[in-house]
Amino acid sequence: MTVHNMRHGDASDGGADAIGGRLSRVDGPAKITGSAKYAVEQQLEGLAYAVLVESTVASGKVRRIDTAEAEAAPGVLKVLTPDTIISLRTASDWFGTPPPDKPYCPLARDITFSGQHVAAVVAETFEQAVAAAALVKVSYDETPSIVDLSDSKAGDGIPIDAMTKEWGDAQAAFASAPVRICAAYNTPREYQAPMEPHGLIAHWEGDKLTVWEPSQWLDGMARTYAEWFDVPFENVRLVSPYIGGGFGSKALALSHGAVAASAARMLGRPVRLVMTRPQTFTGYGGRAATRQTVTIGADGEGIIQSIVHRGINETSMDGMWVEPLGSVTSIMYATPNFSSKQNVVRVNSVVPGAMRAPGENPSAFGIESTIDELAYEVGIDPLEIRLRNYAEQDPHAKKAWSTRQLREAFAVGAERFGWARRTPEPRSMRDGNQLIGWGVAAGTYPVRRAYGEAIVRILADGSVEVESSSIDMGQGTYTILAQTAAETVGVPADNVVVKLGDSRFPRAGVAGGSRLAGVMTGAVYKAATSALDQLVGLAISDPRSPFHALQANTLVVANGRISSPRGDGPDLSIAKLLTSVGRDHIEATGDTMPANSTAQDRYKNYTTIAMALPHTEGDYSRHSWCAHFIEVRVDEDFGTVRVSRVVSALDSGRLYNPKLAESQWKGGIIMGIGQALLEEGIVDRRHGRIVNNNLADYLVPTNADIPDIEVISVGIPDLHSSVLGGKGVGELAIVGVAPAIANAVFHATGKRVRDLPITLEKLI
Ligand code: MCN
Ligand code: MOS
Repeated sequence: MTVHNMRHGDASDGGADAIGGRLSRVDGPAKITGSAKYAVEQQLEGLAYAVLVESTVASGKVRRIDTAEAEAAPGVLKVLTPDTIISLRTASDWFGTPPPDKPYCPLARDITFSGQHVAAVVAETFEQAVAAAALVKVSYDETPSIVDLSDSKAGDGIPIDAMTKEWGDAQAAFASAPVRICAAYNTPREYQAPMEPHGLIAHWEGDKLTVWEPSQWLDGMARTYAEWFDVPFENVRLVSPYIGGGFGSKALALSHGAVAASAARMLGRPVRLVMTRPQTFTGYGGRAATRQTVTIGADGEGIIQSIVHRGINETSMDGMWVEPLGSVTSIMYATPNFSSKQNVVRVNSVVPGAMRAPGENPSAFGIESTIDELAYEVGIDPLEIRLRNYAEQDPHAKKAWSTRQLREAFAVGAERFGWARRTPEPRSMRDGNQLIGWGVAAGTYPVRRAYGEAIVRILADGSVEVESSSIDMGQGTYTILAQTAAETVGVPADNVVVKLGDSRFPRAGVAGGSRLAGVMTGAVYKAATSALDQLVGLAISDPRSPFHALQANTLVVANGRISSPRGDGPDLSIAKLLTSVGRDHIEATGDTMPANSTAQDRYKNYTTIAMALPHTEGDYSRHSWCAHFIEVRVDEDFGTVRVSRVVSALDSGRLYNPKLAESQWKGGIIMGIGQALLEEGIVDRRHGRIVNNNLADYLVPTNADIPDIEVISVGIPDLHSSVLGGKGVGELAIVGVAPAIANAVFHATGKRVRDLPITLEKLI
């Protein structure tokens, strides 16, 4: 097999500034020196502080809220309860489903989970609000709750027919298959745990609302606030220039935001509300706990005949979250017969939410573990069995892949890792009392093509300004948009200022589903191209231009200077040219919308998630792909697992900035190591509370847990996926890490752990 494009993405001519160059994060210095102002760091005149009071039971009704003592406490401005807070209207969901015309109260009387907001205290200072919140006395009529999926009252749940995927006759093919594997896999509740907790400052001026809030989706959140308060969409401004991580948790306006904005409206003062770290475990949903059974029927050569998959995820009592568990199962391997179905089970929890690669992540844990089990059953190398069952086209959509460099990923990864030196038997590799295991697993994430707009301005001093209401939560948007504008216009990246995170800028859809980079580089490329066309057009045709006499067809802009491609005639800075033609700037917009989109289309496309084009639209099925090769060392006596080596080869198409993409991939792999070995929300069965609701008890990896990670790009430009040929990066790399580790643990120990996390008591 030939391996090519291993280093695709190096900008051969434009250096670090060009698209594909390794430019360091342009927002890095501001973040490191502390000059980057986060949402709740805004200093506003008259700022008041709100603190939430949360339910201590998982199910029942609030009998009484005694606020007398809190109201009398020093500095208290208002105690909000369901009886005293202003009434709001129900907002659309994130698919834009028209909301029922009924009131919405962000403080609950009917309790459906522990940690639900039942009251809030607003005071002159934060300390006064904290002290007074402790004085609010809430009594409940508690009713029995279903704390999690293992509760005997939980049942089989509600079938989600839209998730069913079937072809052939999977049951019959399984029954007659010579080799049959059937196993059940569980993943626990997991939490995004961004460094910056959720919070906001809400400020009303008349019926105009400004919200400083970390946000993955300014336009979607602005719509929700506008609908809650029944004001025009244009009246709400969301500001979010810097975000300390989101991982899916900051895409929606949440009930604490409604509380703060209501308080601000009622008091006529700006109000700041910040969640405590424990509140971040129940104020919004993390990844839902899941259960899957995967059965594979195969022949003696390991060729798959049938896959039958059943999945369950938890959702809340009154909200719906579907974690698409069949998403990887249905596309990773070729199979003539397939069946996948999914149910959701209602439990007394906050509604779960999006967390890095929702669906694909737990889905891959199921199928990528099962195929490993099959490999041992038939005695075939786990890498070889994946190649034997390689899907040459999308088995579900029955369409060609736009690009799928997964074979290349397996080959390059195996080579760098040294897979050929692996001895197949479990427990056959050791170093003293450490059992060594090598595991492999693949991952994938769909390409979501959506919408975004940008303005590109060439200013009088020759610098370039980019504006968009998209965001950067650490993934690198500022930097890749600076590179896109720099290369397209022809100026150094230093001369580009990118402004993001303000809903007054041209609109953008959600920074979720690993779509933003493809969308926004496309919009900026288009805007910058038309700004450049205007600049060159002026230089050629304006009688005042020094180039006018040349009668040229075109001119070249590079490194901030404009000249004739033939080398004759003048060579001017952009600034000089603009002065000579009497212009103080040139401005153009660009977007990724279909031509002839109406204003209504635009509103819908930027404020609803469902408007992304399906990844199987047209003739192709579009996905990113990856292969992880992981070494673990398991202490034979203590059962402790250490990940000692990771080599991953990934296909995200063309990379806009390999330095940042590599960092994204490593971040995803680190999160996958946490998921495999450490992360688990533990529920107190008495009142349904999350016991380990802080970063001391909810374990995430530290530096000491993370070995050297080698990531290798095997992508090639994919113009079916985006304007500039990139596919998604942000979510891809977490997918497949946990099964690669579980497979490595099996190779090391001979024990198959099907419940995450793989903690030592499961191994000894
Ligand atoms: N990139 C690239 N080449 C490509 C695609 C992307 O170089 N072909 C790089 C760019 O630096 C780009 C980044 O990868 O900014 C992510 O691009 P993309 O995959 O399009 O993802 P989004 O910009 O839509 O970011 C969201 C994605 C998601 S959905 C989660 S969850 C996640 C993630 O990004 N949360 C993150 N990465 C995160 N990184 C940080 N630091 N913090 C989070 O909360
Ligand atoms: Mo990412 S979980 O889609 O924000």
